[in-house]
Amino acid sequence: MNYKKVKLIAVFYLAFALFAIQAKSKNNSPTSQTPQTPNTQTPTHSPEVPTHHIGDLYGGGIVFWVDPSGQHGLIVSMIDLSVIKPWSDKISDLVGSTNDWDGASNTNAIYGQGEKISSAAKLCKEYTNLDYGTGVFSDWYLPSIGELNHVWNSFYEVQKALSSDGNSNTTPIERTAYWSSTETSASNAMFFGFNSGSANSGSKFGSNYIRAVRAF
Ligand SMILES: [Ca+2]
Repeated sequence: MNYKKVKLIAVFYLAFALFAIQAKSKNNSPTSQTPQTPNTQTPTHSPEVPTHHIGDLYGGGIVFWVDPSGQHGLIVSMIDLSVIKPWSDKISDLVGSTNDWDGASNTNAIYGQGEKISSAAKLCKEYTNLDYGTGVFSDWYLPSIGELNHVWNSFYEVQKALSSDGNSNTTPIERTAYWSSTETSASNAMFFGFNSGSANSGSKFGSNYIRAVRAF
């Protein structure tokens, strides 16, 4: 064996040894990881939950208030249920419907008076809306004074929605007084003046406009 051949073999062994050491250190490296199987699962998304906005045509009327979640709120009817109606034909009793915000419980209290022949609350309670394209509902009630105040706060959106829905049978709120279900005494109840943007108290025998609301 000549010197050149010996050198070649030595170089070869040396290269092999270096390669073996390098391969071993790579396998032991703490950063080496078992290849991950690609995640083929479809990412799970929570189902899309619709949110509602003031002015939306929804639930048989117009949304005039929504809670922070956008899932719940209040709807005002597309029409006036009456343009000339007393709060009640019986004014000798204090019904106890004095809640400023809960028109539904006020309405139930008034409706629960067996002797009543006629009342604004009864008119709303027994109302079923026509189908205006967003469903038919029969859970309407006479709004509390606080709820009517919310209608006033959303006056722009409500009036715009009612007058630009392409239906001449659905009418904007008139600039006049509307009865609330909030009672102030045996003989008086609250109404909201959409001509002045203010709440007032008046005789239950007085005739005012009536528009119903419902909650979702
Ligand atoms: Ca209309």
